[in-house]
Amino acid sequence: MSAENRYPYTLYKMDISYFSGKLEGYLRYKEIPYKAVECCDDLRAFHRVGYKTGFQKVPAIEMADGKWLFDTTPTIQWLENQHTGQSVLPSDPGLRFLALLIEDYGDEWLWRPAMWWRWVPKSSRALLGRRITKIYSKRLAIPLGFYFGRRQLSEWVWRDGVNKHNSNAVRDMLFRELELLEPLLEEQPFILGSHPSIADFGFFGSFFRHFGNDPVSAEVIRRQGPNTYEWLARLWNAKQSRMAEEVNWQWPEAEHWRPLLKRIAKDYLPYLHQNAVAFSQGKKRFDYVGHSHVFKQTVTTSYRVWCRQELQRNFSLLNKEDRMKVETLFEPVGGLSSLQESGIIDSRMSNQFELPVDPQKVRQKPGLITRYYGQPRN
Ligand SMILES: N[C@@H](CCC(=O)N[C@@H](CS)C(=O)NCC(=O)O)C(=O)O
Repeated sequence: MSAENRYPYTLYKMDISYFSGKLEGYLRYKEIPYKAVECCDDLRAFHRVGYKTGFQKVPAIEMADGKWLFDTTPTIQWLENQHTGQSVLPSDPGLRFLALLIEDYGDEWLWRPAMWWRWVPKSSRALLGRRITKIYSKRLAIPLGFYFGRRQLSEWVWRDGVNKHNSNAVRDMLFRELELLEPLLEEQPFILGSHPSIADFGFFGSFFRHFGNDPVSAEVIRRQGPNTYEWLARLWNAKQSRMAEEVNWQWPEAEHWRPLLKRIAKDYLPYLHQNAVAFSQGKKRFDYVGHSHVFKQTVTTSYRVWCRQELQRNFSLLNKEDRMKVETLFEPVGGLSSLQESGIIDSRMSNQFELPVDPQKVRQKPGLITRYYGQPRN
């Protein structure tokens, strides 16, 4: 039997990457067999991802038929349709929407504090910079790592709306999440109840491969978030075949959910809205003003315009009753109006995320600068 037949999926990933952790956690839970390629040790493999999918980002999956999956959000949805068993999408439509909303919040809003904890503390920057630059040269990992760490710090923190006035507030975004996760995970094994859902995997990116891994934040979690630390191992080792058949999902209405719902209503959804407006005006940067934070001259991302469109699309699929249930949940914390403000703003990216991707039809291949300097965010 050839390797391709034994492994219908080849996962291109990095062991320190936010989104690789999210997808690998999902594959392990669903017991979907895959062969892993560690791109941190293999520059050619990393370039192959860019060449085949058009986006030089991990994770990505090469399938036995030569087609590719990339971007964790549509990838997991595509895999959910192929691999039955315990679904990570709750069957109740309202809860399913909430799970997808929490996934998106985890993916995108927690990226900024994850960047802060990885690149601001010097010891973390030195270690992670060195780990990543091994991809270019093992011999020069120390000087290249130093340069790379500085570059990440500038690109992802100081040049993305963080400054000396709000730096501590960005650092403390981690503590705000622990205020929810600690009481929640004391009571139940997973974020929405008895089984892992897409909301768990949304939180897993930042928590498993960044907060729970990077030297400074990992110690913070061990001390201040023991239930969260335990959940990281629980989710990494969860197997659907070992779970009870009966699923017990919890509607997120307990008191400890309130601050998170409020952050979604008053910080994250207004951020997605302001980012989309800036995109429609052709601005490369904009001043974000939300309830808890101000990020001056933060980078406009087309990808997050697409995220917002997806949330709007998923919300529009709900019937009146389910919509009401979701709206009622958010009403006391500011409502969901930011999700609809200014209507649908088109990212013009939707067709790029139609999976699976046929590499022969991918037109934009990453150029030399992208290959060696990095891909604009998505
Ligand atoms: N939205 C994408 C994001 C993927 C992503 O940002 N991957 C990062 C690692 S976590 C990456 O490959 N970065 C490489 C670079 O920026 O050059 C997903 O969900 O998969």
